[in-house]
Amino acid sequence: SPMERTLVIVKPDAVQRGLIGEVTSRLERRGLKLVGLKFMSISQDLAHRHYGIHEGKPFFESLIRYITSAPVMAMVWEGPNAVAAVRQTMGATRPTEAAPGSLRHDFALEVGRNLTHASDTVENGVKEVELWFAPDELVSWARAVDPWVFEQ
Ligand code: IDP
Ligand code: MG
Repeated sequence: SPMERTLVIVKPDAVQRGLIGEVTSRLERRGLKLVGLKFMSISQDLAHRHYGIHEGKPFFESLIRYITSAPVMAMVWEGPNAVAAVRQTMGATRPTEAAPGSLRHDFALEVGRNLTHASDTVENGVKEVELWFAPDELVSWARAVDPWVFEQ
């Protein structure tokens, strides 16, 4: 399967609730490879650029307030089908529609406090990684276990 990269944001609610480890642990356990990581406060500009697609929607202003309300952990994860795999691990946008066992099912109740962001397409994964990380903040590395997780 094609190697992909996807942007994951541990949103302010998940950071406040001490769930950075839980999110990271689930992605590591899945076999995905971490290639970028930073703990940061988001500027209004970055928030608006990241969520530009939702501008004009009724929840846009509250979404910007939510994502800029406290620090986040931004991460880039790599692997075959990484985009779909990570979306599945997070679960559906609305926690009450998220599959049992997914992060949003297991830890969230409300769409406006749904813990994480993950890129929704391969194309958006590329764009979002570019928006959030400078090239020298990404680490390409050979992991000893790669051949036992990645078929190619
Ligand atoms: P996603 O995060 O699963 O990709 P999107 O539809 O892209 O979901 O929406 C981006 C974020 O905006 C969601 O994760 C959620 O935090 C927030 N959001 C989406 N829909 C609503 C809503 O109807 N009310 C409040 N917040 C929403
Ligand atoms: Mg989205």
